[in-house]
Amino acid sequence: KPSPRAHSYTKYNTWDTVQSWIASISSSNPNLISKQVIGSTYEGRPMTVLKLGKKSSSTKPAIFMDCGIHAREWISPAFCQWFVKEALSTYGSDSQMTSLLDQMDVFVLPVFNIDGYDYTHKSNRMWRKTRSRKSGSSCIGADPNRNWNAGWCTTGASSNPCSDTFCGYSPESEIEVKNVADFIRRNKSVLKAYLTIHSYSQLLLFPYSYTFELAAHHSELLKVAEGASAALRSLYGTSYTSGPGAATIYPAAGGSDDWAYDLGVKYSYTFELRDTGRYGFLLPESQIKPTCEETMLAVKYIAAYVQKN
Ligand code: ING
Ligand code: ZN
Repeated sequence: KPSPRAHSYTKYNTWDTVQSWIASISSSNPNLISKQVIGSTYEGRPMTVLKLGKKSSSTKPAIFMDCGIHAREWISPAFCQWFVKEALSTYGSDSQMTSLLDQMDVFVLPVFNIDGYDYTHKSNRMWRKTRSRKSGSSCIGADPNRNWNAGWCTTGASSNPCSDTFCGYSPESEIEVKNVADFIRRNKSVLKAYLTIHSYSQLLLFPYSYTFELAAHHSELLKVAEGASAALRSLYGTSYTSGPGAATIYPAAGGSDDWAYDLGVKYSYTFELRDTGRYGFLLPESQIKPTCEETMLAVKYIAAYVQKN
């Protein structure tokens, strides 16, 4: 097969480039990565989860991380690509990464909302939702972070199909959400943490967003979030705020972190990466490297905590 051009981790790659990268990175590192297709998007693109970890004869606990739930948040898929590269290149030299991948598996979904991501490259840079259609409405797509079965469509979501926060026609009506929810349900017994990467606002959020009630593990979730934020800040001084979604950003039902938490995945976090609004979704490519480097520290902090608990 043709040898792929060197992949750029400091550019916003198109879906076609990410798809080629998924194929080449997994075939060049068979000892540490395997891939599985968990279903197709509405427009028929394959959703591929990368499993990072040293092969083991016994069942390993695992972390699930997704990027690109929202189409326009381009720094998010860039981070998942960066994370995979760093995991592979530091395994064997970085003691924490080595121990993490020896003892746990990390499942990475590099782009969740592939149809939307492709649309932001080809037609509308500010698109957020999926690209599903339903007869009877001329408006396209639902918000894949309002479509989970967690207080579905009760607050901070719209039942208007034309809204950017349309919750969908029913929970998991979006095939991409259904595919990931099925994957998480199938792997529920091994999943210790769920991480979902968004932008922007520099926040580290945890349940709940669908209610102002505190999660049963609120104090521990806050303590870990504050530790992760401090680790992130230590590199370039980037300041993050930690807290439950409803009180920290806004009440919003149907989010993936609330759903994973209520399913039983205790360490469930939503990252809102750089910046705080100067560039917003249009974060310059020059900020991909520093953003990914600092975010690695926070993700590794959470992973280390989960590993020992
Ligand atoms: N923010 C998230 C959103 O979906 C969020 C905030 C997190 C809502 C967790 C619900 C649950 O609106 C962005 N930027 O997408
Ligand atoms: Zn988002």
